[in-house]
Formats: sequence, C-alpha cells, structure tokens
Amino acid sequence: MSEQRRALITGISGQDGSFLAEFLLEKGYEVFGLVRRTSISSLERLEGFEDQVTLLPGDLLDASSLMSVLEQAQPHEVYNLAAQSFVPTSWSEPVSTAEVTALGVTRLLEAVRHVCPEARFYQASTSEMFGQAPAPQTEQTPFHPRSPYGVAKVYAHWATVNQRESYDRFAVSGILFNHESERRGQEFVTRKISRAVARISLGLQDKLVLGNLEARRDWGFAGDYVRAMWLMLQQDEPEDLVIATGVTHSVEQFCERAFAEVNLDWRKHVETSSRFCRPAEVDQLVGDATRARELLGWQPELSFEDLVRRMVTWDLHRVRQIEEQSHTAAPDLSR
Ligand code: NAP
Ligand code: G4F
Repeated sequence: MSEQRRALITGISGQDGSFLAEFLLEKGYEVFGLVRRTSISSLERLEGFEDQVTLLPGDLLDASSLMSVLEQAQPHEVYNLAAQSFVPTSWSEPVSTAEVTALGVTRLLEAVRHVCPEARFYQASTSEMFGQAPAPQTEQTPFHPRSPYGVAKVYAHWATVNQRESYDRFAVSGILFNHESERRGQEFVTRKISRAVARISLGLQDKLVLGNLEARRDWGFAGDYVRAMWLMLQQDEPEDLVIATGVTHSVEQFCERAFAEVNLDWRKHVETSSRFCRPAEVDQLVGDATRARELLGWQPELSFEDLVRRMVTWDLHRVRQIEEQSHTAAPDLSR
C-alpha cells in the first residue's frame, strides 16, 4: 500500500486555505495547517472539518516556527497561501506587508530546503503582479505592480522561481486572478457587495458605499481555483501558470447582477466615496489560461452569474441567521 500523502497549508484559515484543505481531505491527504496566534479564533472557515486537520502554531514572520512545523508535518507538498492579502492595507502597512508577503516566502522556502527539500512547493502568486500591463495577461506578460502588495508578490514570485533554478527544486508559482466565494473576507469588494445586498433586501441597511466602480476584474470561484493549485503540483515538470476565467466584469456590473438577485435596482442604493479609492488602481484584469487548460486540463466550472448568485444566497441565509440569533439570545447575566 502506498504511503498517505501529507500536505502543509499555510493560510489554512483563509478563504483559499479552507477550500484547499477540504479538497485535499477528499483526495485522502493528511492535512496540516500552519496557524498564527490571534486574539480571537480565526478558524470559522474550517467549521465542519476542523477535527480532520492538524493545526500547528507558526508564523511567516518567525523562521524557527516554520522549521518546527515542517519537522512535525514532514509534508510531500507545501502550499504557501499565507499573506497579508488585502491590497489597501498594503499602503497603510507597506513594511509589514513586505515582511509577510515577500520575505515570509523566502523564510518558508529556506525552511523547506533545509527540512524537507523533496517537498513540492506551491506559491500563491497573483494577477496584481500584472497591474497596468495590457490585457489579456498571460505567463509571458511583464509585471507592472501598482501596490505595495503587488510589489511584495513579485518578489515572492521570483524567489520561488529562483529556488527552482538554483536548487533544481519542484517549486511553482500559480498566477491566480481574483477568485471569490461566500468565504471571502468581508472587506473585499465582491463580499462587501453580496453582504450589503442581503442586508438591504432584509431592511437592515439602505446604502452601500464603494470606491471605483469602473475597475474590471476577472472573477472566478475559489473552489475551482484550489483544484488548479493541486494539479500544478502533480505535473512531471514544474511550471508557472496563469489561472483565470478569461472573462472580465466591472465592479458596477457586479453590483447590477447582485442587486438584481433580490429584484432591487443597484442605482438606488450604491454611493461612491474617495475613501475607498486607491492611490494607484489596477484598471483591468483579464487572464488567458490557455496554457493551464492544455497542461492541466483545468477550466473553471462556476460562471460569473452563478458565483454572484451563490454569494448573495449565502449572505441572505447568514444575515437572517444572525438576526434570528440576536432576537432569541438570552441575556448573559453571569458577567
Ligand atoms: P485570505 O483569506 O486573506 O487568507 C490569508 C491567510 O494568510 C489567512 O489564513 C491568514 O491567517 C494568513 N496569514 C496572514 N499573515 C500571516 C502570517 N504572518 N503568518 C502566517 N499566516 C498568515 O487570502 P485568500 O483569498 O485565501 O488568498 C490566499 C493566498 O492567495 C494569499 O497569498 C493571496 O495573496 C493569494 N491570492 C489570492 C487571490 C484571491 O483572489 N483570493 C488571488 C491571487 C492570489 P489569519 O486567519 O490568522 O489572518
Ligand atoms: O476586492 P478587491 O479589494 O480585490 P483586489 O484589489 O483586486 O485584490 C484581490 O485580488 C488579487 C488578485 O488580483 C489578490 F491578489 C488580492 O490578494 C485580493 O484577493 O478590489 C477589487 C476592485 C479594485 O479595483 C477596487 O478598487 O474593486 C474596487 N473597489 C471599488 N470599491 C473596491 C471598493 N474594493 C474594495 N475592497 N472595497 C470597495 O469599497
């Protein structure tokens, strides 16, 4: 009988980490997740399968913790999904973003090289690295990042390529375009919209304030994208790939679609404010994932329309649930 495969996921508490953990468990992997200490638990996304994964304490800022986690897990595959991933925060905290999102990757690559050099390594790269480069963007498109986050990810991308070229390691960088789900953080625009649509339709708020409505993104479904991550590590040869749907929509179009799900006119509820605009914007992202289709046989399954419906439906359910709980909760007299 062959040995059970072991995978270590950094960023397991995040959107992608939770989908990837579920995916790998279904494939029969033993799954380890690196989690950092937070003042309140950030493991909500692992609800329902938390007891099937082994969580190990560590932080991309702390090299010794990475060595210790790798020694305990002895993984065959390492998926580095941990990052300070919210683009606006990278302007308010550029140095800490670089520490985690750029240098953190070097710390992890070096730790893997010393502890388990045979482990295959996946780096979560991003279409933000393309920035203002003309669309459609492919593996050959030169990078022109427009945020400290994008700059940090370009460093991490090349650090991964360099480990591959220097030490003949299986290390790859997946250049993923925006992917969303009901597990997306509430500060990202799609989830901000789907949640507000739910609250507005239930009469809990009236307005939604956004920034640039003209920005265009190639939005896919996170569940489809973690499948591509795994496929990239199953190839005979390591290769960096673009993962995208090839279809782009504006923030305005996302609003229109989401409000239409609850039969509301987005124009009556959406306002804009410069507060949510960025010092430098990425105007348009559209990925060409031809190479991934050829090599991995990968293509997205959920359409833009189904993605929006899924997110709005989930938020309607969730907001109703929270409302019901707040009305039925008994006062806590013990404090
Ligand atoms: P996410 O939901 O923001 O998750 C980020 C994860 O990183 C969380 O688990 C977070 O842990 C962890 N983390 C942050 N700082 C850390 C540190 N110092 N040490 C250890 N862990 C740390 O992001 P996501 O959307 O799942 O994205 C996953 C990865 O793909 C990220 O690297 C992101 O930059 C990249 N990416 C995302 C997209 C997209 O559209 N979603 C597209 C391209 C690339 P806590 O729970 O403790 O905060
Ligand atoms: O949802 P966003 O914050 O995602 P963004 O900046 O594209 O970054 C996400 O995707 C990247 C892949 O390309 C990842 F690497 C990154 O980690 C993250 O997951 O913003 C999308 C667009 C932007 O153009 C922004 O200016 O929506 C625009 N927008 C308009 N109003 C807004 C808002 N974004 C946010 N977050 N909030 C607004 O109110």
